[in-house]
Amino acid sequence: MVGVIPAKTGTVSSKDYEDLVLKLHDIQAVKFGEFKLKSGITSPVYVDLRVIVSYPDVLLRVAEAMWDRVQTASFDVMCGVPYTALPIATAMSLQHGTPMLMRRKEVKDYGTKKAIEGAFLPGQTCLVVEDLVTSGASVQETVAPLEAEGLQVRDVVVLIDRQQGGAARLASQGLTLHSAFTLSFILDVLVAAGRARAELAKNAQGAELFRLMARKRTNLSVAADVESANDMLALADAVGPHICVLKTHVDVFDTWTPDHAAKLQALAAKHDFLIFEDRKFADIGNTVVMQYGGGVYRIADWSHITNAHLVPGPGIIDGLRQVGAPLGRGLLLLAEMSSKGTLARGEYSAGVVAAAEANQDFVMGYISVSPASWPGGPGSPGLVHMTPGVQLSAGGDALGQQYNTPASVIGERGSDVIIVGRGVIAAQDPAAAAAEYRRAGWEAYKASL
Ligand code: S5P
Repeated sequence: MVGVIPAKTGTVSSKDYEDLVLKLHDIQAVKFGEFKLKSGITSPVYVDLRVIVSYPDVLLRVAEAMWDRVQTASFDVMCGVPYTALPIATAMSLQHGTPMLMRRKEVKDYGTKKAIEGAFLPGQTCLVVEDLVTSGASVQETVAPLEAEGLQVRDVVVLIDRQQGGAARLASQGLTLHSAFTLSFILDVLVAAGRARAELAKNAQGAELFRLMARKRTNLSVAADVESANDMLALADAVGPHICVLKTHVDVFDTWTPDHAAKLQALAAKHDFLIFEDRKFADIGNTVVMQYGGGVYRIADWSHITNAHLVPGPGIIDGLRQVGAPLGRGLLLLAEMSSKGTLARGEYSAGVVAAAEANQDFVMGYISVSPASWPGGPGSPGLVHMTPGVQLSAGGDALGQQYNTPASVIGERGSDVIIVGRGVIAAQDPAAAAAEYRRAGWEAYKASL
């Protein structure tokens, strides 16, 4: 069987547990959002494990992860709690040869009238198998009829401990709770894997960027402001392993052909990065339709991401969307700029934020400088913040550019992605410089999670 945790004991590694969390998220057994639990408490995570019966590989891994947790417990039989935990208990029983019992959900007033089905002897010990524990109350509903039949219950195993007092409540009744996962472990794994923000992103490129950053462990975008298209391609190949996004200004090259575009796309696929043509559209909707989809550059054909100023008003988003949305593209709005004396601030920036929030199907995020200090904070977590004006030491250039460090941009100013141009391209060894910026940026990003 492929992708199955070996049926040995004590061999489920922490990496296996992390992979299983991601699997559970893949099959939507675990989802993000605001959910009201039975208890009335609001939770950021919704768990519904009933779906695992449709994924036998996941079901088996769940069973093995739970079995792994009860290696210190001893028991003669197991009892699955209907309905969700029954297949899990069955899988554990089949894999390890421990007999199983079933508790009836309702004791029927006809037929055998048994509360517990299966063969057992009074005095035997029974492990209770549940999918979730919240307060511990529902476990009690299973333990009582088992004890009424003369079975001894000392241990309970669950896939997920929601950490809402269940362990303590069970302990007060002499029961030891074993769990494959706590809810906070699940949250940590999903956040570290970029799943939370990817799931909240409504634009496909935005979601992809969050996933890409997590799988490649980089939040570095290199601004490929070099002299020619061929130099740009050479740079893309050199820094490709270190970046999540390659940012271009193809209108500075003296030639740009569909062949250059195709080569850039091939490099993006080879190194797993997104292409961002930093076109900074700023015209009325009707004009940007022509500029984005046509002309010499045909940007929408090859660039995953582009950006725009909101000076003309929301019509520019509608125009760009008309061209980019059918191609699955994403748009960044310039909410702030890194340059000295920028007019993109205050009320203007607030207007950009409102437009981004309202157009998240196509707008994937911002070019921003200090989103943490915005009146409403950085805004929706599904939107990404990309920040230019980054070098390893603060300062500026002769034409008004202002630099902050990766640690400041990510850690203090609340951005997600550092955009680095001359810090990388003017270095002796751009690939080595990219590696260094990547390290600094990712360290700050990880700490911010
Ligand atoms: O506010 C901005 C927005 C952008 S996209 N300030 C910027 O500097 N940029 C771009 O980021 C700019 O066009 C250039 O490509 C890059 C910064 O390059 P660097 O060499 O100063 O790092």
